[in-house]
Amino acid sequence: QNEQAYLDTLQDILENGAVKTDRTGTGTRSVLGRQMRFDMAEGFPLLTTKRVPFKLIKSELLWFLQGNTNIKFLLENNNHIWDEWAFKNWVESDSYTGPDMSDFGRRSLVDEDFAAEYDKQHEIFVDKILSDDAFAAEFGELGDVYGAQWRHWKKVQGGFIDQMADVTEQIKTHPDSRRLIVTAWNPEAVPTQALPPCHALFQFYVADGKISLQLYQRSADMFLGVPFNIASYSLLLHMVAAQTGYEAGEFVHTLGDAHIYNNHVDQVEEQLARPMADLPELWLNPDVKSIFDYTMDDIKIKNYHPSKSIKAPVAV
Ligand code: UFP
Repeated sequence: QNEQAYLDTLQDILENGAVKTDRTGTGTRSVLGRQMRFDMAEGFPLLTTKRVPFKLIKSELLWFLQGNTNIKFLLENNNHIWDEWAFKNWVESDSYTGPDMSDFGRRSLVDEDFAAEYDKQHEIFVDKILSDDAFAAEFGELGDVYGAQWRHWKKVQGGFIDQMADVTEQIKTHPDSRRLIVTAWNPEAVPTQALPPCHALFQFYVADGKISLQLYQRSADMFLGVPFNIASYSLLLHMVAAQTGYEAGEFVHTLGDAHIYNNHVDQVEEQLARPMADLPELWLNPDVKSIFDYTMDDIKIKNYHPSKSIKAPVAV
């Protein structure tokens, strides 16, 4: 089944990956250029060899589709995957008066006392975003992230491009088009972005009554990031399929630098030793009439019976 493509890529990197240093100082095993295919007819590709938290994937994708770039919506949905980027802006600003938080990502991995202090400041930060609108507007804002590029790409001449609205319209009117592309990669923005887009560009393709999606992901943390990315783009494919009247075909996941961090190797081996279960099913509320109108309750995963989750440190 589909999950095997992911497990095979992990195995491939363990066996063939070059030892490669990286920006985070963690070290990786890495290969260039791999592709995994997920046929939606086989079930929804939420991994079963470890639990993947679908709720986080759902709220993050809805956040992108809203064109929202403020973490407040994520926090309201108990989603903390983007916190660090906003937290960094706060602790580096003049408004921050607490203990020194420089290099908090690395220090909290190696220093327990610091980790406790970081947790405390992080909690204060989250509470302030949720309770203080002015604070949220100033420090919850991430600016140049996916929501901005997908829904309001800034034009040089002024004004904006809504790539998601345009592409869904093009799919309806010109399904044969070979230009059904949404790009998040903006070379003008890269030098000032804390995290330049990992999922850089995607393309839709319609044939035989089915719509498929291929993503080019420039950099792929195979253990922690990729299981999210697979589910997120597969969900997007289903939503676009539902709104354009096609059946969901394949999600084709093309990887640039595909890597396993050195401190994820034990976890990867544990996962590879586990059996796969049947993939779950996705339910989308059929009454929703636009790609932009889905809410958390309109999207559900059914019959998901994964092995338990596997913890691993995030490289920052
Ligand atoms: N990463 C992913 N998927 C994502 C995301 C990040 O795998 O959706 F946002 C990983 C890839 C890499 C790191 O390990 O995060 C980004 O670092 P860099 O910009 O140096 O490639």
